[in-house]
Amino acid sequence: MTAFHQRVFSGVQPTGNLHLGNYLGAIRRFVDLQDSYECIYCVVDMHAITVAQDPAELTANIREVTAAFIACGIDPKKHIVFNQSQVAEHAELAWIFNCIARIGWLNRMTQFKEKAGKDRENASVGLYAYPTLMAADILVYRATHVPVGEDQKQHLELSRDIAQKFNNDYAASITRLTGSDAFFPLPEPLIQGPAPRVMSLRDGTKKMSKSDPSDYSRLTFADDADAIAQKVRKAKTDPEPLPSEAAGLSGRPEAENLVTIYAALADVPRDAVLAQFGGAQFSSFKNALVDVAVAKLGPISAEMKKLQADPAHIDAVLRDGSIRAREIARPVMESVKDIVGFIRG
Ligand code: AQP
Repeated sequence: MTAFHQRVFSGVQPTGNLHLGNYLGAIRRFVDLQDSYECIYCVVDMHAITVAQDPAELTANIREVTAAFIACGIDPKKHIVFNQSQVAEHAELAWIFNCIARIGWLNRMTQFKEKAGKDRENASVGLYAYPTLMAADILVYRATHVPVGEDQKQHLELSRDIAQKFNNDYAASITRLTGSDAFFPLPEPLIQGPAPRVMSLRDGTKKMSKSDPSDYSRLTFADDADAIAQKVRKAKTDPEPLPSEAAGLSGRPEAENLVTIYAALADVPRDAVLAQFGGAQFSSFKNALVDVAVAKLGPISAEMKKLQADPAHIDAVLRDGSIRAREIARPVMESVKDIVGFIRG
């Protein structure tokens, strides 16, 4: 079996309202993985335009996500930070994967169903093909590990199916040209972590999301201490006091969500939170949650503001990252063309 160089790839869409779910489910994991892997972190701007975007806002949002990466602790010198559209190989490989993936596979994707809603006929072709571009994002670097929130699990499985089918369909060509039995690794999702699925503050059964019409459903990096306090105090709860053991959270999605958020932000096990606050009313627990959220998110927001005040610096980081990303992507794409049988100049 072919051994692949261990490499992490992941991305975040620059679609505004970067929130606590993006931080706890993804970006904080990105930071932790830097010590053990070579990491490539991408602002996936081509994914963003699968739904309509205002061009000036898109530009600002690309810089916002880049600033968040850096402010959270990603080191763009040791690792790679860039925006997807600067590396054309993503789109090139995505086309090949459009010809590998089956329509039946894409029809099963729940994110498309949710985002297209009832007006499916009017959704963009890009929104439908989103997962094949995501597979290309990962595999153009032959990345082996992909940290994502739980909502992306199905897309990751599709990426594995695409890698496997490419390896099978072109097995003879791969062996002839590379001497190996597989060209693409089957990328492993890394979904562990204290909060792989952060839920809306207004409804504990819905995930916290950028596109929720209520700003009270999420904590964002743009929130100051007052906004955080207001949103946490308004967060939906139930009339019971907090339980002292995890079993007592079952059937109480809002309580479970707030406890999970607290534990993740304070970096303590959930059981320790329940041992501390068991029997307490939500009002006092919410005060403690505001304190920990402000302490954690405040310095990140401040650093993001500083970085965003110098867009030329952010653009230079992205340019440098794109050049280095391209150095990895180009030879992979050239091999793919050879494997498929294209003639290269
Ligand atoms: N609620 C969440 N809990 C944990 N992780 C989450 N992620 C998103 N929401 C949560 C993770 O954040 C990473 C970047 O997400 P994205 O920007 O690429 O796409 P998304 O999942 O579409 O983000 P949203 O906020 O949910 O946007 P909308 O409202 O458009 O659907 C991913 O790793 C994702 O898992």
